[in-house]
Amino acid sequence: MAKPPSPARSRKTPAPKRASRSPAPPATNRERPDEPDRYKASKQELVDLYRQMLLIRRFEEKAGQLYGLGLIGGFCHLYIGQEAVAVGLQSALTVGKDSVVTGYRDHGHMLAYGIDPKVIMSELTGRAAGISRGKGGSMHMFSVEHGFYGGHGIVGAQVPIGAGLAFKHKYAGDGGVSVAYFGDGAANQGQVYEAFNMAELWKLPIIFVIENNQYAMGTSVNRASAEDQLYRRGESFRIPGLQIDGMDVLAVRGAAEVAVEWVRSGKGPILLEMKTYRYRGHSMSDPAKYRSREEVQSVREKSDPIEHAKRDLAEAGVSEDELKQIEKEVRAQVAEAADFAETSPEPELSELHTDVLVERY
Ligand SMILES: Cc1ncc(C[n+]2csc(CCOP(=O)(O)OP(=O)(O)O)c2C)c(N)n1
Ligand SMILES: [Mg+2]
Repeated sequence: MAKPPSPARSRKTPAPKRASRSPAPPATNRERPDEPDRYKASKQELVDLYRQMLLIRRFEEKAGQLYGLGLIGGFCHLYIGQEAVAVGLQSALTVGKDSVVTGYRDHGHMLAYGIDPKVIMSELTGRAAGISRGKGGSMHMFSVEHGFYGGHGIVGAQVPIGAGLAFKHKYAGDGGVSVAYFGDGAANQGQVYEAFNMAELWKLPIIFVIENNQYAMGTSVNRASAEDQLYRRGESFRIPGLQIDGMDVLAVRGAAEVAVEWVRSGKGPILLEMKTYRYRGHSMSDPAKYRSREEVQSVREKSDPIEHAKRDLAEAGVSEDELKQIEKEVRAQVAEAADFAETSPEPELSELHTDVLVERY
């Protein structure tokens, strides 16, 4: 039997002769984005960021309850633990000018974009008043009016769509930017890298945001990723990357400032890896046997984004009473959304076949 070549021999094998084409320009003098600082929020800004994160937390808790009661059907992926990412980033965008696209864990991003909790909750319960008329459910929500383009169930599929949205902004010259969120699991999808290539080649105004919540369903990022420092994933496309504490809303906002400035000024895409964590199962039907309760508890105790913001608020002089008042108002807002979503009518039977095809372009 022929012996396979030893590694030493194969290393000595001469490299194949290259065709005589002019070499590509060397990758020198690449400008790098500034290292972001924590955002210096005014007291009011901090209160607003806190309120938005709390709204997402309480909304998602309520969605979990309604799911348990059988009022929400199909899949339902909660954003609990990751609130600082969507809130910090989207607070730096302009609704109606910029575009956002994400995967199936989308309720938080919609709330952070100022979309009415009533229409989101009604979509979850399949009611006609829902944002997709009750026919999309948790994973398929859109609001073109807000520049929110979903809500996608196919892992990674939103990334090329985000590049398309960025192309549209560049083509129209409207000054808008696109933000495409995806997970640590999605970061191993081939189509992500096709989108990276085109985005850098065409200098598209897009912020790629990897929400690294440590798990893709039940697989940890270290088990599934050869390069688990995900902010480096754009390097071979010359896309600069930054790794950010995604449990600190001011760190996220600080990174958003740098990223928005970078892409709006025509420098092409940027990649942000947000280190974050989800407290609940992958979806409502996940028993989460791949990690210990202690692990989850320890993140809750040490790194919770809402508790983090509370400490900042205390430093800024916001009193316990003010925080209690915000909590009360947010709970009332969520209760109102849930009542509305439970009592408003389902779509008419005649709606069964509408909105399937777009008839005119
Ligand atoms: C193309 C494709 N493959 C597999 C799935 C099944 N699936 C749904 S979510 C998921 C894990 C994705 O994890 P990650 O990107 O880290 O996002 P997270 O759920 O943590 O937000 C998988 C494999 C799918 N929906 N689409
Ligand atoms: Mg993940």
